[in-house]
Amino acid sequence: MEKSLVLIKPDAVKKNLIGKIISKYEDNNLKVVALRMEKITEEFASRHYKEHIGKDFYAPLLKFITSGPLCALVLEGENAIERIREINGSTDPEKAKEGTIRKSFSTNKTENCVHASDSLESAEREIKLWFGNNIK
Ligand code: FUP
Repeated sequence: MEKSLVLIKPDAVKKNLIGKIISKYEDNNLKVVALRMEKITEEFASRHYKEHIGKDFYAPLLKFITSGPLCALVLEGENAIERIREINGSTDPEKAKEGTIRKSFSTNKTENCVHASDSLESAEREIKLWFGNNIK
């Protein structure tokens, strides 16, 4: 069983999509094993997005991700990391496939509703960042 860190970002929370998005994962046999909701600080956001520091979209990304409450979840399931990224769809909603969360609900490359870990290493790092050592 694999675990992944998922964020339901502030745009999706504002649009009352928390339930619809979690249902998509649960309907695909992914289990919610941890969940919290909060408005994060810029300092915390910079730790989550550290690999993007210096990129042209970094400042707007930080402004957006700290703009309102978000939900952080740990999802567990077989091949969870890859399957969640398929359910989420491409970063750019214009390129995302029909039926994906980003195709259905996101506005643009920044306001794109969800985040999911992209590798085992990033899942481990992100789960520890958001939930400490409580989740094994
Ligand atoms: P993804 O793994 O699909 O979330 O996408 P990336 O890791 O490439 O990007 C991380 C986040 O940076 C995206 F969710 C949104 C933001 N981003 C932009 O705002 N503009 C871009 O051109 C690319 C990414």
